[in-house]
Amino acid sequence: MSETANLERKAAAGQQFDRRSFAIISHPDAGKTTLTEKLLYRSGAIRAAGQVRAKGESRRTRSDWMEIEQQRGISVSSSVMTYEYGGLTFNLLDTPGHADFSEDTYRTLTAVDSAVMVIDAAKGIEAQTLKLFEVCRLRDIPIITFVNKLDREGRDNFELLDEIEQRLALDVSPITWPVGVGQNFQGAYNFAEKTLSPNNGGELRRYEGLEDPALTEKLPADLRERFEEETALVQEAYKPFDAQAFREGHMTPVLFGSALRECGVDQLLDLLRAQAPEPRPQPAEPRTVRPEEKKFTGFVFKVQANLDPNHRDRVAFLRVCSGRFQRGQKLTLVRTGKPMAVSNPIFFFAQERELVEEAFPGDIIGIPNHGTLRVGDALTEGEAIRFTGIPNFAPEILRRIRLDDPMKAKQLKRALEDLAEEGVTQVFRPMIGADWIVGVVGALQLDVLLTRIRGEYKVEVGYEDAGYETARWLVSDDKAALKRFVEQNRGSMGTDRDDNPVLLLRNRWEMDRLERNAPEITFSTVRERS
Ligand SMILES: Nc1nc2c(ncn2[C@@H]2O[C@H](COP(=O)(O)OP(=O)(O)OP(=O)(O)O)[C@@H](O)[C@H]2O)c(=O)[nH]1
Ligand SMILES: [Mg+2]
Repeated sequence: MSETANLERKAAAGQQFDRRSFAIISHPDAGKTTLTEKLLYRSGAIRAAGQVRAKGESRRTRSDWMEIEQQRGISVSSSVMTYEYGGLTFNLLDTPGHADFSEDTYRTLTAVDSAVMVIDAAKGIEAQTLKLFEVCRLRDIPIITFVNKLDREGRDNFELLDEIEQRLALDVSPITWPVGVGQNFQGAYNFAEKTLSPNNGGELRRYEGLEDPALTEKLPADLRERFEEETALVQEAYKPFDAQAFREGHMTPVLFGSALRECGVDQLLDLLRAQAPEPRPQPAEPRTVRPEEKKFTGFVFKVQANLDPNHRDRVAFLRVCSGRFQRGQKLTLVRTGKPMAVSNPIFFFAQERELVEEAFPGDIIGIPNHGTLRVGDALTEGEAIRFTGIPNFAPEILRRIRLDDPMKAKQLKRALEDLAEEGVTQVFRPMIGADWIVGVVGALQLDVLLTRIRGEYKVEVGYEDAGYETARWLVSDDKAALKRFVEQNRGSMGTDRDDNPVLLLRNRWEMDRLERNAPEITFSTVRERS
């Protein structure tokens, strides 16, 4: 082998596993976006940290970049940010917490190898935390827990740990422990490293150990005593961190801190550096794809319209699963079987875009396109592979779109198709009539849809009651039976964007009746993207 080829091979092998992709998940408002911003800042990826509820001239966060997110101070869509730390490249995905946007969050979880679960110290495990945790467990995604908002009076820490252990059926292993509480909170102390992450955003401070008097000197006597008792108990009552148990999803390491005060953030960066798992094998049909395979494969888990308001393009977010991606390389879009050359892929370095020359397993790249790439699409060097587990959920709320200016029908179609691809909403066309029906899981999605159609597509629209309460996808191996059913129920039939038959119904009772009378047809509440 020639010297250069050898060097290249070594470089490729070395680079192949230095990517770490993780998502930040939690119930709304626990502090994901704030933590994201501080991780970017403390890793050196950005020069100043912004705020979620920025007023006036103050800086906004990188991940809540949409206007509607900034106005409301909530995340409505996942965003990808890349930073480098300790010789590794991290892809961080900040997800929305609100249940109405959970489809977006679930899809994002297909693209990561681990997750940071943020818990508000005053609230503990909340409904949405539990749901997201269950999705992580289904996919065997290891979880790091960050107990946030320690700068405020919260619940008892042992009670919190018990709650995590019991409700999530996980072993917990505290990596750090808070020194002081509420007003007297000094920072988080790392047992193994013997470092304190102070509650004022300062650098990590090193101590002799728990007995070092300097550690607790600022605490009133009663709190000092409490700290000594608690840390003794922690070391006795909880298992030490076990990397294998963590990777297998039986144990979660726990950090304490305050994202707002930048306390515990460096400790999280270090823990991720040491423990965030490498790119995992990806479930697919007909076979699982392993990251060390030579040939390139990847799949689209998210599409974002109007990422850049100046360019009316869509960006498809692709997770690299195996091999090496090179700019301009000829790839096959498996859904159509057609070749595709990706000439201008981008990395999202803390929201500065950078042209991608090459990418490796675990990387997330953005591919600008005009609608060619869709969620669930696989790109390969020719092999027909389908990555599995990317769901669509049956909508719970259905509305008819009212278009105020009929001249804008084309723009409306474009807007609905773009936003449906993103997963902001689903769109259906009834077989009889020319209306657009939009379906969402939660009411907040309707607000987002309206704001974005008006803002990004300049079309005035409203909602009307569609008279439907529920929708189901119809699936059957018996094509004749399916066709017969569709014919007999034309008045209640519609199609989704891919022309799949969907039953739109006024009430659940009627749904049950139809379902009972058509045993050869499956009435599905979920449709996997293919
Ligand atoms: N006191 C205190 N407030 C915090 C801390 N971290 C975040 N916050 C505040 O909590 C609120 C919610 O924070 P976000 O970062 O937007 O929470 P989120 O989890 O991204 O929320 P969604 O994306 O809407 O689910 C904001 O007002 C933050 O300033 C913290 O450590 N201490
Ligand atoms: Mg957020």
